[in-house]
Amino acid sequence: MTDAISAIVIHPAIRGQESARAPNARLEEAVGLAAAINLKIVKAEVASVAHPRPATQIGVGKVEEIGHALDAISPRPELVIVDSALSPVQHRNLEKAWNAKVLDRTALILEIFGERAQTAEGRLQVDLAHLAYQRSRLVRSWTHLERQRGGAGFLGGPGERQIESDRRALDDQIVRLKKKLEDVRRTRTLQRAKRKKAPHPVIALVGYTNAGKSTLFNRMTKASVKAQDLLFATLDPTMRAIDLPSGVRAILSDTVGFISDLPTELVAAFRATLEEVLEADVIVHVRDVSHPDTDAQRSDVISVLRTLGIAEDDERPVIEALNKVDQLSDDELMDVRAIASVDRLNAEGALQRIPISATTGEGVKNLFDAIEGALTAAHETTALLLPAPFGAARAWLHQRTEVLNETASGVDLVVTTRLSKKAEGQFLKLFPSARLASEHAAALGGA
Ligand SMILES: Nc1nc2c(ncn2[C@@H]2O[C@H](COP(=O)(O)OP(=O)(O)OP(=O)(O)O)[C@@H](O)[C@H]2O)c(=O)[nH]1
Ligand SMILES: [Mg+2]
Repeated sequence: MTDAISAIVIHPAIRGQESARAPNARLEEAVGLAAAINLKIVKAEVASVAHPRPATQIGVGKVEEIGHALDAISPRPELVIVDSALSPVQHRNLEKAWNAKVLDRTALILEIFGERAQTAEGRLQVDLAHLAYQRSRLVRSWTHLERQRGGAGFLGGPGERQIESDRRALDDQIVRLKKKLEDVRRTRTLQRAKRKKAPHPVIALVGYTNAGKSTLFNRMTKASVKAQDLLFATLDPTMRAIDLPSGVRAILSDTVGFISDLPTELVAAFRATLEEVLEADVIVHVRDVSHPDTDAQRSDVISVLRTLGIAEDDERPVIEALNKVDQLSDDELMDVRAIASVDRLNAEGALQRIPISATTGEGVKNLFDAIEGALTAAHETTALLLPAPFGAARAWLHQRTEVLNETASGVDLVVTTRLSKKAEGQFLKLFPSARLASEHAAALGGA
């Protein structure tokens, strides 16, 4: 590893844009993000911004003060992280004022994603998001320059033409990447289709970055996935087959961590990576309950899930794994346990909360049981009578449900399968001549 680049981190606390979190907690998170890409943070501070300046966002006095602070540090830091979204103009003006490279929040998260992406798809998505970001800067700075020059510019055409050709080069690259991404996605869709054929239920671990998803994933699979005290240690979903206590096989999927103010460019770019979550039968929301902002983090995760199209009234079971209980004081632990048990009483197959520690293993068995419960609540073993000719109905069941057994009943067929109530309803609507074998038997018995 090369020597760490030293950097200072500024969190602009913009009046009117305050979130549920204290500026200091936001700053701390930004420092954590910066550390995730091996930067050496030599100074970190909150800059209050009463009225964002169009030219620099941060006020004149503060910009100067930060410049002096940079000069006072030896060696002078090469990088300033500004933990907010900067316009291209603000970005450039700050770089000029401080004579240092500036990364805003979007650029920082792009850097992190770039370092962590492991699969071909993840890499392509990051590259694409990066190019789109660059292109937006290029276009806007070009318009800006043109305006400054008052049309027929001092620098004349060549500069503009240079930017034009840069932009075209970026466009070409974007088109090429999109094509590659499409190929990779096709392969992925095929793999997913294969998984559907062997219809194991999918369990998706989601949660705020650093909540402990990969640690829990490891504990649950004993597989070796990178688990580190680095934010965004996992970028691509990792999937492993696991056996639930009853012996039922399921697929467990670890995913990239969510974060507040995820740049919109990235939400779009990572939608595909998170597609597995959309298809999950059970969602396990891993939360770091030892974190002071655990409630704000929870809301962030829920709002990202919503942008992905997973609504709160989704009928899919969500289990909250209240992780890191080993770090709680006795009093805090009692509170967490109380919340969890109240919710469990209320839960009619809805939200359940299970206190766990992914590192010590405490409560993980309860979590397994809750997952199993949620899955079996959703899927029931059902015997269906399919009158001849049953080819299409039989094929439908094989494609979408877990067929356990088939027996002939004269010319008809009885298929025993595991399926959800919803699938059962769909099936009986599509194939009106089919019916539940139990009803059929009852009808015969009554005759
Ligand atoms: N004390 C304690 N630490 C934990 C627990 N679970 C995870 N950690 C630590 O929290 C840090 C983050 O864990 P990860 O499993 O990498 O978190 P993650 O949610 O996968 O993070 P991203 O992939 O970055 O989104 C690591 O240092 C873990 O050792 C726990 O139950 N107790
Ligand atoms: Mg992880």
